[in-house]
Amino acid sequence: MSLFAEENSASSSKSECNALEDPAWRIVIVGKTGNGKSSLGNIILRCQDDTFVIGSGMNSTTTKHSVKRNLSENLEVVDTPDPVNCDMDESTAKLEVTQWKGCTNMGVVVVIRCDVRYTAEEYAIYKQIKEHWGSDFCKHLVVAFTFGDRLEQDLDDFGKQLENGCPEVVNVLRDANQQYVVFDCSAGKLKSQ
Ligand SMILES: Nc1nc2c(ncn2[C@@H]2O[C@H](COP(=O)(O)OP(=O)(O)OP(=O)(O)O)[C@@H](O)[C@H]2O)c(=O)[nH]1
Ligand SMILES: [Mg+2]
Repeated sequence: MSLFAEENSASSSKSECNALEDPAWRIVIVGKTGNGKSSLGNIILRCQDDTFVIGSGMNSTTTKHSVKRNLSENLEVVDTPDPVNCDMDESTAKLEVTQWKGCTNMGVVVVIRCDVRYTAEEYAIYKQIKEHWGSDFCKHLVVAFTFGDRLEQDLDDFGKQLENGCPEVVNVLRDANQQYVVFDCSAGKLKSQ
């Protein structure tokens, strides 16, 4: 049995399909385009062959959500598009976000870059996803700050900066009950670990 599987994969064996029915957790990764959602998804899955496609150009790379599973850890990760930068109208965005949910334990990870300003546009994307998701969005919400390799201060100072930071980030952190993690998801990071 392979370690990774795609939901509804036609080539899954019976034992894989059984495992696919009931993951312990579904982790849904959301946020603005280019922030490192797909890169983080690969790291969470511990997948070295870029299971989620990572982008390098100016356009959004992930334009539809995709679900991958680490069978050995019984963990499912959903990589998602940025609905605003993928030019989805309101009803398409709502339908897309609705499809990210599953019927198992769910955690939502909102990905924010720690090395650039948090903009009003990015906050609007967050609020749109939150609204379309519904009332349980914040239940298991965690902030993942990516580009940690570009952080110019230590983690304590970064934490203090967040406390007194821009009000929009303060709001997101409040939604997440102050739970955040700083990641270095730079290319090749997983291979070097
Ligand atoms: N230095 C550095 N680069 C990163 C990090 N995370 C992601 N990147 C790079 O940022 C670029 C975009 O990463 P993706 O994972 O494709 O971003 P995304 O959020 O999935 O983007 P879309 O699919 O377009 O929404 C790629 O070149 C990654 O290698 C990080 O922590 N540090
Ligand atoms: Mg992506």
